[in-house]
Amino acid sequence: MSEALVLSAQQGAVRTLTLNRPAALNSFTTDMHRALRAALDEAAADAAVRCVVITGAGRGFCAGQDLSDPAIAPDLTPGATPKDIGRLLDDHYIPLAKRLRSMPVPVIAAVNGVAAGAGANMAFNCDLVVAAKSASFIQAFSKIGLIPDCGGTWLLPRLVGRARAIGLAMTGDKLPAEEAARIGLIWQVVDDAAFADTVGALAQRLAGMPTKALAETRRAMDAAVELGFDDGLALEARVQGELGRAHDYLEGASAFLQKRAPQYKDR
Ligand code: T3D
Repeated sequence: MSEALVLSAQQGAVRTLTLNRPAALNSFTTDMHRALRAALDEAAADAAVRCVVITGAGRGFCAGQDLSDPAIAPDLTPGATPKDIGRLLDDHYIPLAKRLRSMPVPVIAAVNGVAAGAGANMAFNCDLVVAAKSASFIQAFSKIGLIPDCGGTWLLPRLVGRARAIGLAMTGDKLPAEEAARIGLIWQVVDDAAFADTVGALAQRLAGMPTKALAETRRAMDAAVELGFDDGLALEARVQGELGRAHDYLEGASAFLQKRAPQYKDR
């Protein structure tokens, strides 16, 4: 039997999904897309999961689209109809980006090695990007005549500003993890030797926090980007009102007052 394209492991309330095509730096085939989306849907539906970690097997995180996948590999036969790359985005990359940004639990991208093309932008769709010092990020699209996708054109200017976003996208230069952290593109860079432990501790810590409030934090921040100040304030009041009536706020506030550890359960 062939090995699973996405490995799934549970430790406490943390679900770790490992992209598993190491020989091709975990680049996306149609089958790996399906496997990752199924695994994310499963984690979203499972009340025992309170944090998801996405990482890569072997020396890479994800090299974006597998350029040899028959779905998009160029057919050089004279007169052949060009492959419909737009459809590939509609069918796979758009649903992936939306799935990541609507997960009911926090999602960590644990970038263990190179993240290129849609592999980098998949990571930027996650809530926290933690990279090993030896990892790097490449907007590889310009080198093959494409634009950043999987949310790249939307995310990059918002994360690092227009000048850096355009510079990264046009040059396709490799951005070392330390530089990515310095310019605010990612949350944290960690020495390779401490990478697994640091990601594990962060994931367990997030899993013990009020999950629903964390997911609503992401949702409100993403929505606020499109709103004026007054509407942003109104959104906060509406969401805070809802959270204030939920279990986790009562638990968090009373645990604080009673000087004990809170037990959160909303999701
Ligand atoms: O149709 C569409 O493209 C639409 C979708 C767009 C979304 C996208 O993501 S477009 C961008 C696609 N990705 C790339 O262009 C990146 C291509 N890869 C690279 O530039 C380099 O591999 C890296 C800079 C990421 C890493 O370089 P290096 O020197 O560390 O490794 P390598 O030797 O190039 O790669 C190792 C193996 O992985 C190699 O296979 P081999 O020779 O050992 O059998 C290489 O062919 C394979 N590999 C790496 N990336 C891809 C890939 N195979 C297929 N597709 C890849 N994207």
